[in-house]
Amino acid sequence: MSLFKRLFGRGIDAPRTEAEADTEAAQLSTATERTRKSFFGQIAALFRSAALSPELWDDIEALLVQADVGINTTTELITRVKERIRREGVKEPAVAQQMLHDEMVRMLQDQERPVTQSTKPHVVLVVGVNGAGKTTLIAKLAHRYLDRGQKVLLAAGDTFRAAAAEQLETWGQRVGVPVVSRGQGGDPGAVVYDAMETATTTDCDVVIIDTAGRLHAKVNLMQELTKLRNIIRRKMPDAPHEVILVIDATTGQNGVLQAKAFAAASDVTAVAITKMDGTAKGGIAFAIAQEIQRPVRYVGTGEKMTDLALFDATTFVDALFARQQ
Ligand SMILES: Nc1nc2c(ncn2[C@@H]2O[C@H](COP(=O)(O)OP(=O)(O)OP(=O)(O)O)[C@@H](O)[C@H]2O)c(=O)[nH]1
Ligand SMILES: [Mg+2]
Repeated sequence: MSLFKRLFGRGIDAPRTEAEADTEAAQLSTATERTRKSFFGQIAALFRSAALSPELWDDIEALLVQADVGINTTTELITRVKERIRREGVKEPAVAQQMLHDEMVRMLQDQERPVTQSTKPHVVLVVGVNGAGKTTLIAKLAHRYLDRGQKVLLAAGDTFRAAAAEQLETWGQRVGVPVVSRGQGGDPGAVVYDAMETATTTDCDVVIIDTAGRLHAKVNLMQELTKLRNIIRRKMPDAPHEVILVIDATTGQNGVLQAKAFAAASDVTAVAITKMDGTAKGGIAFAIAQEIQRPVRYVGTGEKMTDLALFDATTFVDALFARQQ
């Protein structure tokens, strides 16, 4: 099946043409270059050079762990592949590699869910620790929705960090979408309430809410997020329709731990992995899918508003194993 066909129906913000889908696949491929060169290229080379042996599997496991797939997820993948090899009596390393490839795709696909946009406004809450790339992702999403003819409103719910609201306002101007803001020190709940109100009265299609990544030591971040969600629900009982957790790929297994905490405390519906372009640790996508049991929905591929790809399992795994030119 073509990439475009796979992505079709995955939500309003999926690529609309074959050309758009190809561009995003190319972005995803470029962003995984470091991971491919460092670890997955070596795994592919091992499968080409050696016969299947316990030592080969040890080396592959070590490379997967180094790529930040995580120990548990690596063990799970290798166990699945070895079982299939035993069952099917496989001897050829190339066939074993294809099986690993397939199990990796399956692990990611198992979490995939299409996003339906049935009500108006479609409310998206963006959460994650400070510096993960929340505000940048919001700008990218706003650009994406706007480009699809959607009326977008942003809410500056991070009222804690100095200049956070201004940062979102600047992005709003650059992208060309309005921002509801009360500046620093305001009540994030009031910002969210205002935004929900404004979205209804101005007939917005999509509301995207920025949140703080860090609060005063005595205020619990997870409790604050629950409070925000309750305020949204008071205006719209079935919202937020998406809660996107932003994870910085460069933070490795620490990022996975953060994801666990957020997933336990808030109703995270999907994960955006940012800064994939700056790391060789792209294996984090598998740890997220397997250990957090959430779909990876977006990948941040750079700092510009166009540097975003809708995640596709097959494209991602193909890119990791692609032969270097
Ligand atoms: N290379 C690269 N840089 C990114 C990407 N996404 C975000 N960044 C950069 O990461 C830094 C932090 O991004 P922000 O969007 O401000 O992060 P945040 O989560 O909103 O941070 P706080 O508001 O402090 O909680 C910025 O310098 C961004 O340009 C990405 O996909 N690739
Ligand atoms: Mg921010």
